[in-house]
Amino acid sequence: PFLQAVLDDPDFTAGRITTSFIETHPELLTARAPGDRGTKLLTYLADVTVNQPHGPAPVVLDPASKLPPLDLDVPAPDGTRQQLLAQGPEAFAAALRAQDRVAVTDTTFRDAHQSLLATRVRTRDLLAAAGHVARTTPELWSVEAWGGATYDVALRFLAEDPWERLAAMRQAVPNICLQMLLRGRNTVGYTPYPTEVTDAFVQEAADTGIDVFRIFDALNDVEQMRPAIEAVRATGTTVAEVALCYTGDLSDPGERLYTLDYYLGLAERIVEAGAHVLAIKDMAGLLRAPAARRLVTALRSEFDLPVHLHTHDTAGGQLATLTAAIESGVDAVDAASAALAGTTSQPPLSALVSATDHAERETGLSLAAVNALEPYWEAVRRVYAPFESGLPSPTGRVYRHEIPGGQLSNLRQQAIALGLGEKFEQIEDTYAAANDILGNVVKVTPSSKVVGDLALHLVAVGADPAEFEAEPQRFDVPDSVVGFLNGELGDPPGGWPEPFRSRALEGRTWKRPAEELTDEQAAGLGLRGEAASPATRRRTLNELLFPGPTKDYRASCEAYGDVSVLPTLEYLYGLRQGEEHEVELEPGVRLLLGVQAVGEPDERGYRTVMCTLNGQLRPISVRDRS
Ligand code: BTN
Ligand code: 3PY
Ligand code: ZN
Repeated sequence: PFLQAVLDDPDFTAGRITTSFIETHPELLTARAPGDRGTKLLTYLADVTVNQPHGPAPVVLDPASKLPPLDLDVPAPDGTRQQLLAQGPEAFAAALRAQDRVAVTDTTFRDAHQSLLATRVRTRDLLAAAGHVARTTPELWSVEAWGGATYDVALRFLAEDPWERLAAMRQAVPNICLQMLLRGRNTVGYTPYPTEVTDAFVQEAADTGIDVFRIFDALNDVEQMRPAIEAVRATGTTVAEVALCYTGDLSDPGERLYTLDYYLGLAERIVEAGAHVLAIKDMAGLLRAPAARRLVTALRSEFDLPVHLHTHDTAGGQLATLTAAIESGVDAVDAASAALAGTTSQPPLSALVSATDHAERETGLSLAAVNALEPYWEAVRRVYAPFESGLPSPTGRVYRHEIPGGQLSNLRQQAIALGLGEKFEQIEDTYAAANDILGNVVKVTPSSKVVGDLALHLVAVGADPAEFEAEPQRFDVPDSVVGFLNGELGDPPGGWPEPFRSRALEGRTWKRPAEELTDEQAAGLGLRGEAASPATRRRTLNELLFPGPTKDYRASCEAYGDVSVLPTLEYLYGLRQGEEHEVELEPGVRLLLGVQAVGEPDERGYRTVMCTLNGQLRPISVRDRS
């Protein structure tokens, strides 16, 4: 019908067709497209309703009903973003170092759900609270809302374009710095990319809304971070926060590798490489209070940079660590809304605010404002129940196995998928053994994946770690481990484990990751020939970083249209029979969608789902895969 309308249009028939044809005939789109969009969305919803990919809905409550009333037409007050724009990154960092209050980063929008809910929280559920955060906690130093695993998961599982999330968050939070996690040369992926990719990625992220880049390398190799640091500095307007990844226990007299001297030496190279802010990234939650005191004190006395502490509360003791760090002068700390805090996530924001209120270094955040958003995030968490990590409580075992927060939850799910769910303690022990075999490495994405892959593999084939270490030639070795031992991720701080490494690599081939872009990729990034549009640059980055998931994302858009407009209950669990569900396609364009009845499967396994679209019956045929 749309094509027919175009063909029938007098301008078209008369040949008066230009690129602006659609722009001058908007009625064609608004009049016809919602029907088409509606049918596509119904096709998706009918499929989910029949196949229940995540089981039945755990709740029926719409989380948005838990948001406190607030006038979103009132502009958000100025915050750190305006300060950064006015002062530039150097002076902005110096002001952080000079202030008495402890600055706070809210990680609810990224690391918290990455660590508790497999990164599954969708853009619309983040956006629903973003305007509240901007207006009720404008004293935050930053909101961490992008990077890490969110990019991959958006394309792979959520049928969302990660760039659209960032742009929307920027609009919703115009006043607080937006922060992302950048994996050095691996950007938001798992293997290193050419420097041009880092440059293009950083520039695009800065243009789209990132103010603070937290840059780390999985082996604390500064050379692997240097291109990213330089790319951030080259923007001229954004902050390079460079992390030392913390592992081991620097207070332990038996610690030979990850000592205070090791961290100070690393920090010196980070400062020399051009960092604006120094971060301590304690991804597994191993930084104990006494060690935090020594590390923060030493870093602040040796260097002029502000120090920002990030930790995970896996063992349950990290509010003590934050308090010790604050008393030792740490300039900023990370926390998450209590409903998405604790265990593998960050310590709770409300506990942090209450622990520092009415004291010398109080955060300036309102405890009431922070508390007011907890019911919302709690309701969101219930909606995403199937993605819960399954870690019911804190665990002190992390001090032994050192599995990062984000991985601990994932590894449990991977173990269950491999039929090893009942052997999780053995996987933890084997992870520790795999770490020793690989040379006691820093474990954080992607090195943590290498150690995890080896551990799962050894348990799955029933191999004894000691035998594997002695004679790795006799065993299969996961690809990621072969890549790691070939130096794909850089050089580990403790050097290479020999003779294990040579033996393990004997006779095994490995394909070095591409060091050059193809002509097509370079053109897509605007590096050769004509400048590329933002849409082309973003599409090229998506394809370059995640070719498979990007293809799936496109296929989903083709088949179902933009499913990001669907409320999460419907998106994950389908339609409740007999109820009409309202979906807003865009401001002012609403659809009423429903399922009346689901038929019996035919001989090919297809069911007819009797749907309604704005009250009209629409039968949709769905293959029953359940
Ligand atoms: C998620 O995993 O987070 C969402 C999964 C949604 C799966 C749906 S079911 C309809 C459509 N057809 C598929 O094969 N997958 C999607
Ligand atoms: C990531 O790389 O996604 C992390 O969160 C590492 O801690
Ligand atoms: Zn983290």
